[in-house]
Amino acid sequence: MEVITEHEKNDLEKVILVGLASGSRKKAEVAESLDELEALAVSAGAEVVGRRIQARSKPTAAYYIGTGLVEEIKQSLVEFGGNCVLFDDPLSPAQQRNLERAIDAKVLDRPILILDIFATRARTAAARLQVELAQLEYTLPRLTGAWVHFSRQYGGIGAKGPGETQLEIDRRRVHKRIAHLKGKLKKLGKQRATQRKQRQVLYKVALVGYTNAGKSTLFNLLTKAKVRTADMLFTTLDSTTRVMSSGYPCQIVFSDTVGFIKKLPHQLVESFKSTLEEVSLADLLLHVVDCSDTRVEEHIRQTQQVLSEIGADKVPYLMIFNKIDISPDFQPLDGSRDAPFVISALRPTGINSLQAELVARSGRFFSKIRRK
Ligand SMILES: Nc1nc2c(ncn2[C@@H]2O[C@H](COP(=O)(O)OP(=O)(O)OP(=O)(O)O)[C@@H](O)[C@H]2O)c(=O)[nH]1
Ligand SMILES: [Mg+2]
Repeated sequence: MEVITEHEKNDLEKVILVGLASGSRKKAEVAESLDELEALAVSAGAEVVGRRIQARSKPTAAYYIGTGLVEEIKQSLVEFGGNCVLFDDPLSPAQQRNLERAIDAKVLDRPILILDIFATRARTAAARLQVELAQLEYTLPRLTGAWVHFSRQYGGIGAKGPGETQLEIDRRRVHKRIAHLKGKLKKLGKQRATQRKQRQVLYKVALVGYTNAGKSTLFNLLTKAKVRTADMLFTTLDSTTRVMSSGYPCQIVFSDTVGFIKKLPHQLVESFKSTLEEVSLADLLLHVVDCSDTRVEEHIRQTQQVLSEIGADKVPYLMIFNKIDISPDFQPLDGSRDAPFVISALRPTGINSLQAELVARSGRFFSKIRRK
């Protein structure tokens, strides 16, 4: 466990969360979304000191929220000792700048927070390159004198990780760096493709799903691997693959992948595409869902959306409802193509029938290959 010292505690960002209930979005829905935003903020090392939800027909062009609320937030920051305002929705570069000027504090949005968490968690060379690329793509339209001035002045969330030094250099150099990173990633992509070709006669199974659903826990159980698992958002950023043969009619390669979340910044999806090829080129997806979460349907929808963004929506899949041990009354929803599996990866339940299905499917795959 990471220990936070008293000194570091004083340096924590103290944030106010802001959400907008507009169009068909009800306040209760926005409140749930802010719960998730709070979990993200805490994972990034911030302390949440307040939250505000505004209902209005649509966002304003200049500040996203109404000017009355801008003023109230400014006062609340003083009252609660806050130093940062975090919006649940993506802000335009102009809105972010206007808000920073009006509130005189750091203003962040959900995408930059997610990018920041990815930056601090990225371990492998590929993950670091991909995060830096996403950060630069996000930063580019915001690279004006005022923005750089603020990021330098406030530091902390939004100014961490591999992209940090790039925030202060000019657009031309950022473009150059982006081209360089893309080149490096292309090379890595080619290496992955070669490795994948060597695995062509293997049955490829990828675990996908919302962050914290239990993908890595199930991966470890199926492959006897020791991938890190934890009760926090985005524990896994890098794909891990393991080839299994004992007990199966042919070799199966399992891949554990990065989790998805609502409003995943499109720059991240774009730059993680090569890692996520493990998913789009799989023979079968195990779509893992935390059935103890109240937002099961929303999580399934969000995951399906990212799957279609990365071109993996045609890959056959099995729905795996996990964590049944803490949600014993859960009834799987109708509408899945194949019968869903209801399991616990932590206190193994329902794993035998899942494995039997994998044996059957990989057997069919293997006999098809032999006939060719
Ligand atoms: N009660 C219960 N907890 C589980 C189960 N499976 C996983 N967990 C817990 O859920 C948390 C998240 O599990 P992970 O396996 O790290 O989830 P993940 O989907 O890989 O998460 P990311 O990598 O962050 O996207 C951990 O604290 C696990 O111990 C389960 O079947 N039952
Ligand atoms: Mg994981």
